[in-house]
Amino acid sequence: MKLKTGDTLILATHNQGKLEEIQTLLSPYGLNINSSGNLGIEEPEETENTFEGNALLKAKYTAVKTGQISLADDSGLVVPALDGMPGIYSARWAGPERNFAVAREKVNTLLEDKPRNAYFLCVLAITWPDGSSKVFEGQSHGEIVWPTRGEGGFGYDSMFVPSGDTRTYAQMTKIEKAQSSHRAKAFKLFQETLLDVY
Ligand code: ITT
Repeated sequence: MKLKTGDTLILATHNQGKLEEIQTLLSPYGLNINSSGNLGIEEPEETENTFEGNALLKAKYTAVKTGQISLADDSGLVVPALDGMPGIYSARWAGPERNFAVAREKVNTLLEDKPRNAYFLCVLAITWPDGSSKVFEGQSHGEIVWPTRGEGGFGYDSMFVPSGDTRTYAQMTKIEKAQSSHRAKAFKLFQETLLDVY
């Protein structure tokens, strides 16, 4: 069940920020990459109540629609002082317009003077056309800061400083973010299990 050079992999995402990060992580492996967004495949409703459940739901949906190996990412910002919110609702807090300025403001306002530790979590799910699947998880722990800093990244990046750094993820290049990010950690497990060169 390894992936090999020339295999087609469909990234089951409509999120441009995620897509670019995953494309960068996959770039050394000679895979033939496309995305559900690019193929005009609509997003399934995320009806599960865990990151893993929603990642599998998206990967399976896209594998059925395309008949190809599909990789999905379900991720979000978990804030313990907010009972784990926004968590699996991280995209939904930005509303149908996907306005992340609103979502970031909401996190900051609800936090008031509560502890600002938080973490990003990413579950990658891969599904083969026969329906078999695997999942990989990564976390990145750090702190919520306000006001936001930086123009790079996406989503909640500009309000999150990973442990051991002073910059938000939005103040880093993609390569720098990948040194500690939840997505890069999940990807490392994915790569060690499914790709031969690492
Ligand atoms: P797809 O389901 O189409 O992949 P989505 O944006 O709906 O896109 P999710 O349901 O997994 O994806 O929502 C995760 C949200 O969490 C995402 O929209 C971001 O706002 C946020 N998020 C995830 N990873 C992030 C990261 O590395 N940096 C900043 N925000 C992140």
